[in-house]
Amino acid sequence: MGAIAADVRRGALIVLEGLDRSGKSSQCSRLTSFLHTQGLSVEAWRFPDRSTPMGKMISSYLSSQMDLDDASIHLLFSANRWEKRALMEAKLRAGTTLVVDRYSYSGVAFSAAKGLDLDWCKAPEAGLPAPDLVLYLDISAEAAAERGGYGGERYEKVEFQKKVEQNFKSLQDSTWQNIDATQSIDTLESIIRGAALKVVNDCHSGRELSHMWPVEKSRESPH
Ligand code: FDM
Ligand code: MG
Repeated sequence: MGAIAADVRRGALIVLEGLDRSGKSSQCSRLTSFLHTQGLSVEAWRFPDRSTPMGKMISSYLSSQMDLDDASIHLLFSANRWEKRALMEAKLRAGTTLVVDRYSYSGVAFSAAKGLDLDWCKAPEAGLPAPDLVLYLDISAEAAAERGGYGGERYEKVEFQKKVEQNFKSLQDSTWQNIDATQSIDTLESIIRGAALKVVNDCHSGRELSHMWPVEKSRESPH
């Protein structure tokens, strides 16, 4: 074995995706607490990260205080991930598991729902660390809207979320696990715990960190 052991016991990049009101944020905090109780080094992250200067621009766009061209805001969401890339990779390689609320999949699904080309939307994400596991909290746009309404930000409208839902489905790859988000919070939590522990274990056992976009199994066919 080589002397460089930088990737030994690296942390896992676990992403939760889904429509607004699908339960992502609650499950992210429950999962983070659980992994912490297991003695693991773990941090909860979210995108957009509204704490940075770029994130503040995104936040004013989302609250409709500021308008931006569709392509331009798309690139800003992506840049908001790129500005965190070095830190994300450093944490993962140092053994910290990251539980992330939304990532590139939201980036593409929401922008493409405005009519931007899907492949064009994917392009700026290429090269970011790829999630080891994407937990997609699956709920229809209608059912999500019945859960006590939206907060009033841009995109929180049923017709728009329906398009987002279709885009999410077309982005599924081998790292995805679809979870029926209409199950009880506790059932969801236990399914998510199991999936997360498995992937953390895989990463500890040497699963390598890869980069966006993951190669789809269907494209690996020998034909
Ligand atoms: N969103 C989120 C995007 O349009 N692109 C992105 O890259 C990301 C990460 O921002 F409507 C959208 C999705 C959502 C809004 O997200 C704010 P939160 O999770 O509600 O803060
Ligand atoms: Mg929201």
